[in-house]
Amino acid sequence: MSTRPLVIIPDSRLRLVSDPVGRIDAKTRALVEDMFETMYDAPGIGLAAIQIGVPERVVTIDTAREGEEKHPLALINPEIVSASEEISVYQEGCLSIPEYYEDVERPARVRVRYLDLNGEPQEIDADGLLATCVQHEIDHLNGVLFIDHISKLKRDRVVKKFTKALREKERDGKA
Ligand code: GNR
Ligand code: NI
Repeated sequence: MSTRPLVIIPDSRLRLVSDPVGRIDAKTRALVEDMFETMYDAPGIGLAAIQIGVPERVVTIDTAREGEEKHPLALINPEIVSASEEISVYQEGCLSIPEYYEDVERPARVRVRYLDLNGEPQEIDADGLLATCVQHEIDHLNGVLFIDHISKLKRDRVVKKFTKALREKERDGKA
């Protein structure tokens, strides 16, 4: 079990559509363990496998606050089956876009179908922060980032900043 390096924008892997998991085996379980370790270490409340470079439809989530008991949730092949008309706004962040936060509007409640680690179909009704987080993670599985939900002006500005930082890192021989 280990943490794995996070994939940061403008890395093109973040735009991949991840593949469904065929069979849940020891490799899937090892991936999920590394995802939880990486997510808790960051720290973050959610992680999609592509954020550690694995293009599979696997998500980990834990929206429990610091000091509260852990509530790890692993979702394999998650799908939104219904969404509320009511919209809520949360200030979102992303471990692949470090230290950038912006308000995003999404359905306030969603019903999500997924497989658990035993391959059993499950459904959850999510609201509040969990609803936002699970939608943010399913977006990652489709190559979508939260900055795709904000204005083009703001998005272009943040992508430009990270592209410049990467160029400087490469020039200094760090990437
Ligand atoms: O840690 C995270 N916090 C967060 C806050 C508001 C809305 C979504 C998130 S998910 C993010 C971790 C991450 O990048 N998951 O893909
Ligand atoms: Ni993210």
